[in-house]
Amino acid sequence: MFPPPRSFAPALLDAPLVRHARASSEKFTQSSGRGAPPRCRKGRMDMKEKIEALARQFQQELEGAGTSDAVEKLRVAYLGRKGSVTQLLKGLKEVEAQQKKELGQHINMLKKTVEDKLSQQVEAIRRAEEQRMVEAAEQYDVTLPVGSGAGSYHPITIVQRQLEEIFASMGFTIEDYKEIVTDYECFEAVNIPKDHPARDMQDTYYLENGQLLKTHTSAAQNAIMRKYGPPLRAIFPGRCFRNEALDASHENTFFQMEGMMIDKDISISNLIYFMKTMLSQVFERDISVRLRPGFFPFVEPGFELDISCLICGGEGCSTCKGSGWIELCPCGMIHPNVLKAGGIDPEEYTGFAFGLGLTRLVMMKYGVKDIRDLNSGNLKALSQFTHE
Ligand code: FA5
Repeated sequence: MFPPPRSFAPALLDAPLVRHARASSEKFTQSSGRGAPPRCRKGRMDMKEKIEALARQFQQELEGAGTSDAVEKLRVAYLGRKGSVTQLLKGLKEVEAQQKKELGQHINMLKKTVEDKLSQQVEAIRRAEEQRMVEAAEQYDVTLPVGSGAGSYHPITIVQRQLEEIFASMGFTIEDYKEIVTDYECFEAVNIPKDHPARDMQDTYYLENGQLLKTHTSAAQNAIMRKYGPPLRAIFPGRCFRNEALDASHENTFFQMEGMMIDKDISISNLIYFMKTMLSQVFERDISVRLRPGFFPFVEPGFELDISCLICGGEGCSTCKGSGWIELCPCGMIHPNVLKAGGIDPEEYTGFAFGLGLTRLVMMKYGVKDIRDLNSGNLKALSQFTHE
């Protein structure tokens, strides 16, 4: 932009430092502080000499500025409000009018050079720092095979998927359902009207809006009947919530898997067949089962299906509360009122339903003594289970 100055500062800045340092020491005593303008040994130095001297001094000091902090100090010393270059610019007002333009150009060129050199220095320091970090960083061989530290499925997920495969192979669809449901879905639609004593069996978490956390997977029965109509075969696994007193076999958050089959002429024999098939495939060995009457308002007749406790072999332990049996899968023939609520004619269709305690099944399958271990988040314990 400006005509190149004769023998001026920016040109000096590009010349070898040593020569300028020596040259400057012949003319000046060095300034006491960083960026302070050089003083003349004899008498007053003229403006051009000052600019040249300042350029040499800057170059010298820049060479020694090896950190971003040092560069920043230098910037303040030269370009700050009280910096040397700024002072030179301010001094222009005392210069005679004919010299002002040329000297102004030279000072501005010095200023520009100082700015550029400072930015280059900052960039060089940043690159050097980056390089140091790259060299110091741990080196990885990306061609090595991946380690075996991959995660594993939660045992409940593993067993749930196994059950889904078993039931899908028998023509059941797999349904997903909400965890927050209405009072109607959870209770009234399954023949548990308000104030029915059966509500006391499931200590429920109610929400402020009147909805509740699903206490059992039966809460989806009505919606699934309405979705498909008869004939239907469906399973619907899900997480359930109850305000339980916790012990080795009771959690406040646990999984169930509900199943329903509705068609013409479905009987208890069908129910027993599907329960036996499911259990023999999950456990892959003989286990003792007992079926006893059980009351649930949504089935008639209703049964409790228990299996012999596989933790103690039926001897009695804390998991089975000393009884030798685990309540696993209550079931029964769907009550006519429930079919009606689902839009199905009980004169024409019958069906069975079961509510498998999925978390308890996992405990029995893998020999987990305490149900709380399954919700503990203890990776050491949980990662032992692998998908077969
Ligand atoms: C029910 O929840 C019924 N809805 C099941 C049902 C469905 C019956 C369809 C008939 C027809 P119950 O409250 O017994 O029933 O729970 C079923 C199973 O869930 C129990 O046998 C048990 O294995 C499991 N279970 C219940 N409460 C808990 C709990 N707090 N912690 C862990 N598992 C539980």
